[in-house]
Amino acid sequence: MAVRVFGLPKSTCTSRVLLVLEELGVEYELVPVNFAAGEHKQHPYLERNPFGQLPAFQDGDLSLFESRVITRYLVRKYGKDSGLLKETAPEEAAAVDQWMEVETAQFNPAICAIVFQIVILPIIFGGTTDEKVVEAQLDKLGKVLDVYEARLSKSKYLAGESYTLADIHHISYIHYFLTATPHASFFDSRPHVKAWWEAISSRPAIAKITAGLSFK
Ligand code: GS8
Repeated sequence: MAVRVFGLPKSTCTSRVLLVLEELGVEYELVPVNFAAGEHKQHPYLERNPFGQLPAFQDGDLSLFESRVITRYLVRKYGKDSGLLKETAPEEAAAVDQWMEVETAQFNPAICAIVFQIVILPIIFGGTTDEKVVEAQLDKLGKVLDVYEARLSKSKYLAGESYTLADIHHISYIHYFLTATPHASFFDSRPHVKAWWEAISSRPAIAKITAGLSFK
């Protein structure tokens, strides 16, 4: 039976998982969750993800939540030879781990807050963008991207010369940031970051999933 992902194509965390499934060529079923009706906050969805968030995941008897944990599982189970975690050499695997952690701890909090304020809050919740929050988080994101610019001037991808899970984990939020906020210059003005984005966003597995990342 195909693995099942419970979520929505427009959800950044759901699409993080879908990107990896597409990259590995693993057959899957996307089971839609009725977000507007609050299905993710109710039984039985809460048994799949007790935090009431998208996505959740099932592979046979294994049930998982947390998108970045699901992606790692997928690579270990279905993509041992993919090189996406570089687990054949501890030093290389550590570089992948390091940049995955940077995405989670440094990059995601800033870009997630900006995309929430500019895209999700007004469109989904009918709220008003708090420009002060946007400004503060843009400042943080700029500092993180300066570190990326320095790193990517030395290697084509974050964890070295090949594409890894560390790169994939960034795609969903950058896609929203570039297509739905007026701040694309944050990426365009940093030539190595820009070249990295062009390399990772032009992979064939990407287009199908990023096409679903829209609130329009
Ligand atoms: C975050 C999940 C999340 O925030 C992960 O899986 O990576 N660390 C978790 N999901 C959002 C949708 S993001 O696309 C969500 O479900 N938000 C609704 C809520 O928090 O109530």
